[in-house]
Amino acid sequence: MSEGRYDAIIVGAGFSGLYALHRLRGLGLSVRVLEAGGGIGGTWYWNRYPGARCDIESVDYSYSFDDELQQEWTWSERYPAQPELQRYLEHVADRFDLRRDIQLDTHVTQARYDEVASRWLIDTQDGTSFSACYCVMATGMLSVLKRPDFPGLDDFEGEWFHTARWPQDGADLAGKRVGIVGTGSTGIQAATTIAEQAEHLFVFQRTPNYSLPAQNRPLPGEEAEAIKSNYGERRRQARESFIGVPSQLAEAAAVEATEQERAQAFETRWQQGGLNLMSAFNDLLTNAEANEHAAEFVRSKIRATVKDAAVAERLQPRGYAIGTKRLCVDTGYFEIFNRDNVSLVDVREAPIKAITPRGVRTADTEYELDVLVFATGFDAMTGALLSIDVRGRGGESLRAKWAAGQRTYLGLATAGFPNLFIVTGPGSPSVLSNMVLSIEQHVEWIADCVAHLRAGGMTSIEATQEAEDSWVAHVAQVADYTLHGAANSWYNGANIPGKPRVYMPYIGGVGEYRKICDGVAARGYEGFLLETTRETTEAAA
Ligand code: FAD
Ligand code: N01
Repeated sequence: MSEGRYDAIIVGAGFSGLYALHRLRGLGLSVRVLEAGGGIGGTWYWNRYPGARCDIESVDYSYSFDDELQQEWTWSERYPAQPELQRYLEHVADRFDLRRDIQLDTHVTQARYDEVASRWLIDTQDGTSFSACYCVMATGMLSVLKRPDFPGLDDFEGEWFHTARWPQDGADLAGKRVGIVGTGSTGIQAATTIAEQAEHLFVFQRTPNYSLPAQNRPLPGEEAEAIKSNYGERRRQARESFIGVPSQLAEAAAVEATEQERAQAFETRWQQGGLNLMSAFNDLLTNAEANEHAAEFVRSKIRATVKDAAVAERLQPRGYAIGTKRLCVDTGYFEIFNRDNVSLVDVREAPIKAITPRGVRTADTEYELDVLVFATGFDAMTGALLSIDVRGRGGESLRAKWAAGQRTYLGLATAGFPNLFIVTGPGSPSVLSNMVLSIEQHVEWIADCVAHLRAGGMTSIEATQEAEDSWVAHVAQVADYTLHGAANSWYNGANIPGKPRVYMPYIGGVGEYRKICDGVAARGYEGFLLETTRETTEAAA
């Protein structure tokens, strides 16, 4: 069954796919968005678990491409919850009349490049096919979940949910014995809210996490107005920054500061809330001693919060540098362990052996539960791309090409796969940044590139092998310069058994990265092959 020919197919209708549709349609292209879910919104459509909210401030974690949009939308809180983020994306879809080109409940299974026609052929699970000059993978970096594979799960007599597939109409946890497995960003947010709903909550923790207080609060009208009156400048600062928010990285090094200066700087950033703590000094991610000062500061806060000293001890992260696993941001997480209806279960000490019909059996106890929540994370960054059978020149498989680790040029493209664009792909700042800002930067780069190709009558663009090799080496070199290189995290695939251990995001900072991408384009798409039907030109360095 063929559904039609388009100039561009976009896979995914989250922040990336929606904006890509708007930009490419604005170039006069015929575009179709294919989305597996039953609604738009991506992350914010799927992740409806109790307590889900963003941890980049709403005024920054939002589109900047249209001034009217950013002036007319008013956020209720500093860090809004999932329903508000979802409403925002619905509003964007309506405001820019996006829905007519989005096809929901459409799961892409294969994408093949036809070299003769210079077109992508795209197949879906229901047997329909599409073809397009350009294929934009807006499939998300955290969209393929890590399924729980505990023995006995099928026999569990209660209900169980993965947080990233939370029922659309919610789950009633009142009066129930609930167990949650996982204490990453999701588990920490969910546990904090579930503690208020459940009769009893068991938190199954394998690795304690560093978590910082959001200091969330309503966003008063006058504060929102003040931000809007100077929005352009705020966005400019964010674009030039390291992680894509206007906060400034301090110029001082923690190792050169006195104990008192360090304590004061950490306390100030702690009170500011969110991820600010890591900007208190300029060496926290590059110097182990400096990092330990920040880590110990957070541990001291946990000790001061949790009344039971033995529980506080188990909650304190040790053995890895703060910030090298994704930092968590919470609203009263450590406080829940002072409640009578919350128990911490250390599954590093006594691992989960099986799920039984009645609950969870660890090495030393069986916990009886009515509901089990898995906050076990994602096959991050490569999971969604590799769940599609992508075939480039000569039928080359992306899965085979990336078997030993992902390889991209700028995180935007990969050699051998012409006219395939990846939004916030591995090799770009992506998950290390305010992702909406990084998404806008990528989508705008892609749209400008497509406009350039069409203006020049060129049929395809493809990263060269040399450019890709040198970018892959650069991404690894920058990671090795930081403490990230040595850590185990989903950033380097350590959470998925058998996944190659390669550090995936680019940690050079969004400001520097933007300059690199802009330079590549300004030099005629340096490192790419641009092809017309008659000739092939390699963009000169
Ligand atoms: P997604 O929102 O993941 O959308 C991808 C879409 O592609 C999905 O709808 C998916 O169904 C679809 N798709 C995938 N494969 C296929 C296929 N084969 N066929 C058809 N459709 C497919 N980032 C931040 O910067 N700040 C935050 O505070 C923040 N909070 C987060 C909270 C949670 C709970 C999670 C999980 C992530 C968070 N992130 C945050 C990261 C977040 O993923 C991004 O900010 C952003 O929403 C990603 O948008 P996207 O469109 O690129 O991907
Ligand atoms: O997933 P994770 P997440 N037995 O991989 C545990 C974004 N996000 O969904 O560390 C026992 O971080 C695992 O334990 P361990 C953000 O980028 C943002 O929480 O492997 N435990 C870990 O504790 C984030 O980083 C927000 O020992 C098992 C947890 O499950 C990313 O999404 C909110 C286990 C998984 O943590 C992913 O976060 C939510 C097992 N077999 C998400 N398997 C914001 O607020 C796994 N675990 C911005």
